[in-house]
Amino acid sequence: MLGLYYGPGACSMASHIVLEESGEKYEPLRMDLSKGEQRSAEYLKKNPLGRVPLLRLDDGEHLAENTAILPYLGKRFKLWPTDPMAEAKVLSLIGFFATSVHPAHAHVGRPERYTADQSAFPGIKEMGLKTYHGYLKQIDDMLAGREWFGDTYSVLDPYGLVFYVWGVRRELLVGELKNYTAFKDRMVKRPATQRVLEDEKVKV
Ligand SMILES: N[C@@H](CCC(=O)N[C@@H](CS)C(=O)NCC(=O)O)C(=O)O
Repeated sequence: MLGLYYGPGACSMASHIVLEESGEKYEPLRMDLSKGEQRSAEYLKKNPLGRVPLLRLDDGEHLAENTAILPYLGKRFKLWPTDPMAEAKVLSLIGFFATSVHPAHAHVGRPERYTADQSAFPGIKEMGLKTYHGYLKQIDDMLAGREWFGDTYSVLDPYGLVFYVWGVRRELLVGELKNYTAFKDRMVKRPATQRVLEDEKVKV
């Protein structure tokens, strides 16, 4: 059976929703990131990166990083395209989310990762928020005339929802992003999303 180490409201919410969508039995393994459980010796043995999500595979091995976990789950649960070009497009967007959008947000929440100079934190946070907001606007453009990020519902969609949720948390005017907001409304109508939002106590 699969197991998912996740933190409420964290990027692990994407894999959490995918697992709920799958209908397969899995073990939800909740972590309290605010207490630093991700840095405990026991957890670091499983994931030396000290982050969530972490997927425990059927044979007990562990898989880290959204860029690996989401394709793995997508292929297992048929939430992944079979056409090579469509697959390349999904990978392109997963790369954008993981390497541009997510790190922009980390500048807001974790400025200590980017400088040892505490007096520089406000500037890093401010620029991070501006950059993050710019990415949300780009995502809004990508969703114009589309129901989902790909041709059909896929693992990209729960991942895309995470960044909308974080925009709400940072009090950005995400409601002005019409396509992204309509997408969010479609996502929250899905029972699997509702169960995860309820479990993680996430407001969107
Ligand atoms: N590149 C990783 C980033 C994972 C990551 O930063 N996870 C955050 C939650 S969104 C985390 O575990 N934070 C805890 C910490 O940094 O101590 C991925 O995409 O899986």
